[in-house]
Amino acid sequence: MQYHEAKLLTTAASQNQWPETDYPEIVFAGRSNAGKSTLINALVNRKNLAYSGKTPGKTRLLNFFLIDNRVVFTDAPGYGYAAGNTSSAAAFGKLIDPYFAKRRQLKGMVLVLDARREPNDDDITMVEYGRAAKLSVIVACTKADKLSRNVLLANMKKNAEILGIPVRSMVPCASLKKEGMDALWEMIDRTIETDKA
Ligand SMILES: Nc1nc2c(ncn2[C@@H]2O[C@H](COP(=O)(O)OP(=O)(O)O)[C@@H](O)[C@H]2O)c(=O)[nH]1
Ligand SMILES: [Mg+2]
Repeated sequence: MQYHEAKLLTTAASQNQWPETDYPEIVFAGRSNAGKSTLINALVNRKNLAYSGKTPGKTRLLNFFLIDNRVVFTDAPGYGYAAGNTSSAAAFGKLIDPYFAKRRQLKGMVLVLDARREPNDDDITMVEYGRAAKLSVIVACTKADKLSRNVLLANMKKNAEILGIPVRSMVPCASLKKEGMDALWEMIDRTIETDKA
C-alpha cells in the first residue's frame, strides 16, 4: 500500500471559497451511500479524511483535499438520498454548476457507483454534467466484494451501456479491502497528465 499525503484544503459553500491552486482537480460524485467517502479514504489510505456513513446527503459543501502535493480531490455532496432534505442530481448539478462550468483545473470526474445497482437517472445526469464540462469520466464500481466475479463483470458491462461510457473507463473497487485502488490511481494519473484542451 502506497503512502499518500492528504489534507483538507478547505470546505466551500460558494465560488469565493474555492481554494486558489493550480493543481489538477478530480471531482468525486455519487449517490448517497454508494461508497464515496469510503473510496476516497481507501485511495489515500486514511481512515477518516472523508467522512463515511452516518448522515448521508446532508452536506451541501464541496470539500477540497490536496493529495501528495500534486492533485486535488473534490468531494461533492451525495445526491439522490430518498429520506431527507436532499436533492436529485439535477438540482444538485445546478447547485454545483458553477464549479463544473468555471473550475479551470478540473480535469476528471470519478462517478461512484454501487456495483450491485443499475445507474439511475441521477447517475446518468452526472455523467452528462461531466461530459458537458469536458471531463474524463471514470466510474468506480464499489462494493465489488459483494458480488461474484461473473455477476460483477456482467453488471459492469450493462452499466457501461446505460451510462454510455466504455467498460475500460470502469474500475471495480472493494474499498474496505483496499482492492482496486492501484487501478483507480492509474486512471486518475492518466487523467491529470492529459492536458484538457
Ligand atoms: N462491502 C463493502 N462495503 C462498502 C464498500 N464501500 C463502502 N461500503 C459501505 O457502504 C456504506 C456507505 O459508504 P459511504 O462511504 O459512507 O458512502 P457515501 O454516502 O457514498 O459516502 C458504509 O456502510 C460502508 O462501509 C465496499 O467496497 N465494500
Ligand atoms: Mg459520504
